[in-house]
Amino acid sequence: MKIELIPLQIHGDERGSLVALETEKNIPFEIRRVYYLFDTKKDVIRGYHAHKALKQVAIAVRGSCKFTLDDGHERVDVILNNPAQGLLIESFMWREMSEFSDDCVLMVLADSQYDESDYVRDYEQFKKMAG
Ligand code: T46
Repeated sequence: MKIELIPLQIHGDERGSLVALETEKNIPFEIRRVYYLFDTKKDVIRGYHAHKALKQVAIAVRGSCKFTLDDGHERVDVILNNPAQGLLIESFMWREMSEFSDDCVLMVLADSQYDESDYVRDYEQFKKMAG
């Protein structure tokens, strides 16, 4: 399975660092929604679903966490711990997020608004749909 990590340019100077996220420039879709996860409790695993159509980019803007991506054939773990790196999550990828550091802020950019009907929450159904 191909994992795409998008390098995000840091504009840094003596004052600190800044990263800009722009539709079609470094984010490969039109950004329609942004949300972020924080204060995630130790030993919690989030996700456990896939999306039928949604594409997203996840960035650990602070701290670290583990993303497990599963295309129905293979599972790959990716550690996100760099605010200058975005993980592209294509549609039809099962995802689980775990091992959140206490300070983790995980920001996610999405190509559409929240829609519960886009979620596949049953792993067996996901495997069937993924072929
Ligand atoms: C994903 C991973 C990476 C909303 O009301 N609006 C939203 O935009 C989102 C994302 C969630 N919610 C509500 C729905 C639930 O009542 O927030 C609550 C927690 O959502 P959920 O249990 O889906 O959270 P995660 O961390 O399991 O999954 C989230 C995203 O939902 C999902 O699309 O890919 O983060």
